[in-house]
Amino acid sequence: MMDLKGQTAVVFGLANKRSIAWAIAQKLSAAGAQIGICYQNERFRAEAEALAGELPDAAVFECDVSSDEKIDAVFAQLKERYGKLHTLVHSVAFAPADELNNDFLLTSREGFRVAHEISVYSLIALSRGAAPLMTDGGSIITMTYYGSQKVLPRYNVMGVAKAALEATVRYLAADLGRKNIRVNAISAGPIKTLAARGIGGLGDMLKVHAERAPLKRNVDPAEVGNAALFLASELASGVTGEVLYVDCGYNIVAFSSSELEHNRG
Ligand code: NAD
Ligand code: 0WE
Repeated sequence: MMDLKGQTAVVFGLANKRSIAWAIAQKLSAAGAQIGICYQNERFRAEAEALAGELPDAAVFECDVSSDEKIDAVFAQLKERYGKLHTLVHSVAFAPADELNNDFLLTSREGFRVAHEISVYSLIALSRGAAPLMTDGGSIITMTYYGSQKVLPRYNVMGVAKAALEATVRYLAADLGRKNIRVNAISAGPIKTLAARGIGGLGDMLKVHAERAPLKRNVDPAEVGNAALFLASELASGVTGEVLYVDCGYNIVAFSSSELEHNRG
């Protein structure tokens, strides 16, 4: 059932080997899917090409998702190369650094716009590009974070954007269901990637996560890849509009026993 032979999956948001997009691409490839890797710009080309070289018959495509023309161009290339698509992975987010360093109250009009354009609107635009190629039905998967539901320091406008992303998943699922295209999000626990590096206190967050989460550890990117493989496969044929937590159970806990003095020892 996890066999994706004869299927094509395109993955947006691969920056380097630590990218969640790479963990997903590896799992989809291992299940037999042919992989297209889309990278943002020139800066990421060499890395994308090197990683694509590790997968059988993977190809790379450049696409900055802030441009409608570049999105149109990449889907024209994907149509030419593959004819049809089965899975689209959206693993893209960006907010200007100032927005993640200042108080949320100081969120600028431009920072809000950019965060939502790159992190949310792009899912709509990419889905619109992919849907006509998903003639056998399909699976669209995006990446979200718990900061959409609960406040944490510095996630700021990205939390608001992830809330909008999760709502976007539901609206896209409603529109695309009639074409048997499913749309879901994976909410991953914190992982040390390029987008998480340089965030002050990430080390502390990983530590608290491992203490508080029921599984008492951090998330392995390969586990996110496995969840994406499930959502891409027929095993998830009845699942759409959903947010699937891959966070070692962190989101279900209010207090962990180790945090309460009464339960120590
Ligand atoms: P990453 O830096 O490896 O990936 C982010 C990607 O977004 C990069 O490849 C970057 O090139 C791409 N991107 C940014 N602006 C773009 C643009 N204009 N056009 C095209 N691509 C653009 O980091 P990651 O942690 O793998 O992030 C992937 C996704 O996972 C993001 O949506 C992020 O919010 C989400 N996520 C990350 C974590 C975490 O802790 N790392 C947890 C939950 C969810
Ligand atoms: O979604 C994310 C990170 C997204 C992100 C990261 C950056 C860093 C570099 C978006 N835009 C930028 N802009 C930059 O200039 N995560 C879930 C990882 C993450 O980011 C945080 C976190 C966690 C976890 C920011 C603050 C607090 C926690």
